[in-house]
Amino acid sequence: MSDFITHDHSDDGIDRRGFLKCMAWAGTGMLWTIKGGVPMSAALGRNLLGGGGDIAANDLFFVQISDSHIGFNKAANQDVTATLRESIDRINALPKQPAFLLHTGDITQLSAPNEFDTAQQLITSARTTSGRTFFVPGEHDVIGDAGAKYLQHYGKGTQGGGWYSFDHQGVHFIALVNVLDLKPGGLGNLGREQLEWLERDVKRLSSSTPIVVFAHVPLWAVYPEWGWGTDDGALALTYLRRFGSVTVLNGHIHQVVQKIEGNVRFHTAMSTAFPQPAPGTAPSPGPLTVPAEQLRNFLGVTSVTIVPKQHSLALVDSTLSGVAGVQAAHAMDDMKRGTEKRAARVVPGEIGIDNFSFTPRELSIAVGETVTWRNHDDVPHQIVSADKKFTPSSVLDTGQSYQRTFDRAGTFPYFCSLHPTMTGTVVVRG
Ligand SMILES: [Cu+2]
Repeated sequence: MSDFITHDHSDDGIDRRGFLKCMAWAGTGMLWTIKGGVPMSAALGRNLLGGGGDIAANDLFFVQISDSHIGFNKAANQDVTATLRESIDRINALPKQPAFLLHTGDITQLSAPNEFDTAQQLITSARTTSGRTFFVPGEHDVIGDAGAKYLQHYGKGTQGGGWYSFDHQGVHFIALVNVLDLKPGGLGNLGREQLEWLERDVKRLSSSTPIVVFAHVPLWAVYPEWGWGTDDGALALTYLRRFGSVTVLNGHIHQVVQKIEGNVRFHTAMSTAFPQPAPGTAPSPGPLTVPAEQLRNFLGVTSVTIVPKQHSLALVDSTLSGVAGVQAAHAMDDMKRGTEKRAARVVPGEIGIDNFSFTPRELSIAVGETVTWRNHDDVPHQIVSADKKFTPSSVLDTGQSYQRTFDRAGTFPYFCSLHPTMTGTVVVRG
């Protein structure tokens, strides 16, 4: 994690403690300015979203929301609809109306039609000067149908799997889709068709055009061990290298992490639904249950102000509670103690899904025997044959199982379509 630049207040290196402290700072509001390629930061004395701020009339101001997971109802947050509504209330109470919203995916939990409808109803209640929200899908929005339902809602005017670009006040916005066609063991993926489109899309632009890229999974390697990165993200960034100001906004990891590399600034947003552990601080990623009174310290939105002519840009992360970060950091320490690795439940002939892994990783059976996969995690998983030798399971929610009888000898690798770093093998003896 040593290459995560958050800001320069920390003299303790970026160990886990420092990292948490930085996250905490981000929660209270952090103003960044980029002038002549040199990022400068200053902590805000107040929460910009709650207390107003200095946004000039000609600045481009918009708000990023992410990971609303409508339909999620486990311990980490039993009312994600309420916290999305609160987030939108906060946006509607801003001293200046944003031009539009960006939603960086995982709008829904299971791609269910009613989840899309609920999300849409709430999000259209956000007041913006353009009346628009621009979306990209998360892996939860494309479950089971390669994004067909997502595209019904949000696909108008997009290319391929839903990618597109638009211009606003001299800034070029690029919406990328990196949650389709995930490969076993892999990370987020853009694919060749989209990369070629991207190369063409930016060709006509002058290098002084400010660029904002947004996608669900981080485009850079935040923590590949948990699948927090994009396989071909680096390739996408080569097309953007010549631009003086590039901002990359992502979601997926449900916490604020920033990095600056040359002229590219990376930033992930909080979720409006539930937090996730900091990279490497828990056995696995996934919804993190914090004390109820702390939850709103971990949920929030990101406001972005761009002064195009000056290449000056401010990102401010605001929690729903508006609470200062020290408390958030302490809560993180507290709940970390509560995330001991759960023992995997081993049942003969069964493959248990615990802590984002399959147990046993390799199961050996005789021809004609039946295998049962059972999900003990509080997030959904889906079993998919790596070489398409058997039909995928439906999405397995907590406690649900999938059975399959193997009539032929052979080796059958499989993975989870939602978390492709989860892999396993069934060996069928002849
Ligand atoms: Cu999974």
